[in-house]
Amino acid sequence: MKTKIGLLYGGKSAEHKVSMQTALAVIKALDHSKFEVHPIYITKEGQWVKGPLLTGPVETVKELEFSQGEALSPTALAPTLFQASEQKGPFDVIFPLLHGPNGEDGTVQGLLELLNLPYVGNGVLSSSAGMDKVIMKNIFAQAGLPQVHYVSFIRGNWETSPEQAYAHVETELGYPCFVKPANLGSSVGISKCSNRAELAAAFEEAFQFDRKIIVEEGVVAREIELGVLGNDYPECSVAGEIVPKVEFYDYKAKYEDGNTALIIPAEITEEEYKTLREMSIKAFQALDCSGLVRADFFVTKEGKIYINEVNTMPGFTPFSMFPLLWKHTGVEYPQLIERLVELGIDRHTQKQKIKHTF
Ligand code: G1L
Repeated sequence: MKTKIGLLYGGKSAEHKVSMQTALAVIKALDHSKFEVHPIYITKEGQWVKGPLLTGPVETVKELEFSQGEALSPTALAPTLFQASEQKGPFDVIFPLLHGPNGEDGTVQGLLELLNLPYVGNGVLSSSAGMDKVIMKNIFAQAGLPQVHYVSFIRGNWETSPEQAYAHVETELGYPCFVKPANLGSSVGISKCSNRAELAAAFEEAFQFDRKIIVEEGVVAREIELGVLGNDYPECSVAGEIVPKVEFYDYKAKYEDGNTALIIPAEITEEEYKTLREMSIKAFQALDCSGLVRADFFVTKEGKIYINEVNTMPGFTPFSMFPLLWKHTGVEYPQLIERLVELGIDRHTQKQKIKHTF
């Protein structure tokens, strides 16, 4: 019996294109003698369209953009899935490849929980906590993970007394500092500030994208990342380093494709690698993650290590950091995908054993 995968991709999000390209890569990598792939496309307008069964790899993103077909809303999809799940089909597991406020923040995971469908990757709690930089950092602080200093504001605080907000940043962090919307996965609305005027402009900018922002102390450090894979017994990949090819003044430009080089494995000491592994696992468990996470760190010249953030839905093409880290650890892209599917099904099986009455 083939495992029936419902592949969920596209979405009402700025990352629509990235999701399409990732879906294409995942379809190409899947062994079609072991898996049946059922595409579910979410249009830019947010409509859910169930495509035909894919019997082999597809070559272009165009072939995954179903315009007509069975149009569904997530709630219209629910009853058909409910019905079907009792007779064990049409899906054994859902593979959600969605980014941002309508997919990475736990809402899609919530739908799948209600449908009692197994799915790949993080659950509701880790997805939503990981999407909010302030909540995530507060959880890391509670777990005793070293981080750079940070402060946060909601729009109301700032509107009432902006000068007080800026003064607070200056006493707590000083310059340079980074201002970021609390909730966006990508790098929009982020600014580096070196003085009060830049700070004021950065608050204006960041509050366009969210009602909550975070301000972080700027440190001179290398950016090192690790992949974590597993459920109750998570394992770490080798470490990788992200090196900007030229110096960037525009924070957004830095992370656009081709502007950085990935060095795998990163040149770090055995002791640094050990600390990074311990911190990665601690972060994974503090957020109650399942499946996978990419843990991002700052490593200074003095050897200080801070956790920056974790990404519960990291870039996932064969050329993205997370799959490349695992490739260098000995897990090729197709095996990585199979392992994630297995972990998603395992978690669901374990959950069915939990007692709900007493
Ligand atoms: F399902 C997994 F494996 F957990 C998973 C899901 C989503 C891994 C990575 C991603 N990443 C993305 O969906 C994206 C960053 C490509 C969004 Cl567009």
